[in-house]
Amino acid sequence: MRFFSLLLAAGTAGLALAAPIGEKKKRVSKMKFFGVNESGPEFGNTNLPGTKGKDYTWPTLSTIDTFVSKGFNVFRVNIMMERIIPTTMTGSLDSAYLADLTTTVNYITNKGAYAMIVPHNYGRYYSNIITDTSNFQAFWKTLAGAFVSNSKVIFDTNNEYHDMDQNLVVNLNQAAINGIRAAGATSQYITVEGNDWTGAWTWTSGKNGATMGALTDPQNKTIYQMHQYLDSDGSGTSATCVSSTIGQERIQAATQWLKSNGKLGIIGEFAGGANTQCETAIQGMLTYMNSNSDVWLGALWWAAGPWWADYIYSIEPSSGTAYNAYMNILGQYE
Ligand SMILES: *[C@@H]1O[C@H](CO)[C@@H](O)[C@H](O)[C@H]1NC(C)=O
Ligand SMILES: CC(=O)N[C@H]1CO[C@H](CO)[C@@H](O)[C@@H]1O
Repeated sequence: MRFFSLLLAAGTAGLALAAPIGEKKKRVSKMKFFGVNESGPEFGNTNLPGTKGKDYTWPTLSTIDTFVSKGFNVFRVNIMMERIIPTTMTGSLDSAYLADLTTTVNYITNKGAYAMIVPHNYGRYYSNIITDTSNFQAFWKTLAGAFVSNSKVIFDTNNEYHDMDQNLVVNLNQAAINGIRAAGATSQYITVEGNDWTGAWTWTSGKNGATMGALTDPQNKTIYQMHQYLDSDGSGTSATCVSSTIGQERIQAATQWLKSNGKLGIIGEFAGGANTQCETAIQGMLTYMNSNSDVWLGALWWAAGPWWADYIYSIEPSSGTAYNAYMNILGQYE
C-alpha cells in the first residue's frame, strides 16, 4: 500500500477536502504524467480558419502557473490542423497560429512541464476523413519540425479517430510516427490514438486491441493514449457516473492489453461530474492506474480553458465546476 491510499481513505471520509485548494500536495503518484487538457485554440471549428478572439482563443498563461504550482506536469494543447497548416496537409505552417502555439508551448515547457500538441480533428481535415497517409505524414513532418529542439513536447497524432476503417487508423498513426521522426524529432514522446474515440473501455472488445499493437517507433517512445469517461454511454456528456466503481472497471481490460503487449498507456482525457459518486469513481480509477504504473504513465483531466463557462467538467481556475470539486482529489495523484 502506498501513501496515497491513506490520503484516499481520508478523502472518502471527507477529510482531504479540508486542505485548501492552493496548497501544493506531496507527489505520491508513481505515474510520470498528470495534467489537464487546455481548450480554446480548437474552438469555433465550423469557421475555418476563423478569427482569434472571436472564434477561438489560447489558454490564459497564468492558469498554467496555477496547475504547475499544484504539481500538474502535462498540458494537452488542442489545436486545429486547418489552422496550423491551412488549405492542404502538404502546405506550410501559418505563421500567426504557429507563433501563438509556440508561445503557449514554450510557456509550459519553460515551467518544466510537458506540452502535448494534439490536432483536435477526429481523423478529419476540413470535415473529410483523412485517407492519404503520405499527406498526413507530410503534415506531421512539417509540424514536428517546428518543435524538434524541445524535448518536453509530446506529439499526439490526432484526437479521437472514430467511424473510420480500422487499418486506416493504424496506418495514419504509423504515418504520423514516421513523419515526426523524419523531421528529426527523435527525443519526444508520441501518443497514438485508436478508433472508436480511443475509448479504453472498448479497446479490446472493439478492433483497436487486435490491430494497434503493430505500430512501430524507431525511438520506442510511443505511448497508447486512451480516453475514459464514466457516464453511461462513455461520451463525457453527463455529470452522472454509472457507479462508484465504474472507473477501474472500465480500464481493466485495456490495462491487461498493455501488459500482454508490452506497451505503455496514458489516459489523455477523463472526467466526472461534481458529485460524490463520480468523485469516488474517479479516485478508484486513478488508484487502480497508480497500482498499475508499470503500464500507465499518467492521466489528464478534461478540461481547462478560458471559454468553458459553467461546463460540467471545467477545471479552469478558479471558478470552474470541477476546479472546486476535484482539485484536492486530483492533487493526491499528481
Ligand atoms: C520498448 O519499450 C517498452 C515499454 O517500455 C519495453 O517493454 C520494451 O522492452 C522496449 N523495447 C526496446 C527494444 O527497447
Ligand atoms: C467530452 C468533451 O468535453 N468533449 C469536448 C471535446 O472538445 C470538443 C472541442 O472543444 C468539444 O466540442 C467536446 O464537447
